[in-house]
Amino acid sequence: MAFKTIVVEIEDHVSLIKLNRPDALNALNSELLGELATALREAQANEKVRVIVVTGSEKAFAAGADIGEMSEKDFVDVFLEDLFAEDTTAIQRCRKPIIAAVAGYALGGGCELAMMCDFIIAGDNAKFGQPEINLGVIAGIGGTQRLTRFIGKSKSMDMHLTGRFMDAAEAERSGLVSRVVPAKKLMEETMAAAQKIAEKSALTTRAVKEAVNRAYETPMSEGLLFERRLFHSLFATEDQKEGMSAFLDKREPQFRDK
Ligand code: CO8
Repeated sequence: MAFKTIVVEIEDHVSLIKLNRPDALNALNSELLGELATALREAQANEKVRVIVVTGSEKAFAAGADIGEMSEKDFVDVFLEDLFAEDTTAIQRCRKPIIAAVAGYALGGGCELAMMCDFIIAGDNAKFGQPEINLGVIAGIGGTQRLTRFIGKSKSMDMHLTGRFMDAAEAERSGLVSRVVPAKKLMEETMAAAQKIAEKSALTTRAVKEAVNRAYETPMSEGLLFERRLFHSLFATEDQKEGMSAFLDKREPQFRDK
């Protein structure tokens, strides 16, 4: 499908989704979020795609929800349309691994979008923030919940209450991003990580996503049980036999998603 606000390229089992509203620093409007949701559904359905990468430009991953589009809405509008709820749920429903490759600004909804992905690789010029407070609102697509779980209450409060930006080094130190790389190497490093994941069994990448995400939804005892049962269930797969035999035979495994 042809998109207007994103560019999608599929190569070597990776769907690379680039947010593409350069004049607005990739501000997230309804059209962009709708197209992103469609692209993710297509990636989920496409057997060739094993990993998804979401990225922006060198200057901005996304500078937030589109303020121009939101500014004239009133309570009834946003409540009845349940602004952004449907499309952001599509992101969370995707079962394939999603990496956010963040360079430049990831602010407001942009930071929230990056946090909806499975992990974030940041360029050393990345800047994260939840500056909604300066607009007389608060985060609305997960910022107060995800950022708090990811970096803790004190830092999350600081970010949401002051609206300050966090640089890449602080984001890594705080556990918001998994690694920081030179901005010029961001896509090379991210695609290398994506390729590494693409080589794994699709059964195990889905199991990892389900198990890690459970950590945010359940008490520890339930999460541990869920993980153990998933672990047990993988012994019903050919890929478990292949993975363990390959190790013992000192060769690379050939996973077949079976
Ligand atoms: N929305 C719309 N347009 C934007 C946005 C935005 N969020 N951010 C930047 N732009 C536009 C600017 O208006 C400007 O357009 P133009 O050239 O036509 O004037 C263009 O992008 C370039 O921006 P700047 O000239 O401002 O570039 P600077 O390099 O000077 O500054 C900043 C970059 C610091 C990123 C600055 O643009 C900025 O502060 N942007 C706004 C950041 C912000 O407040 N983000 C939060 C938005 S609210 C939000 O995300 C809520 C999410 C939850 C929604 C939940 C619904 C249920």
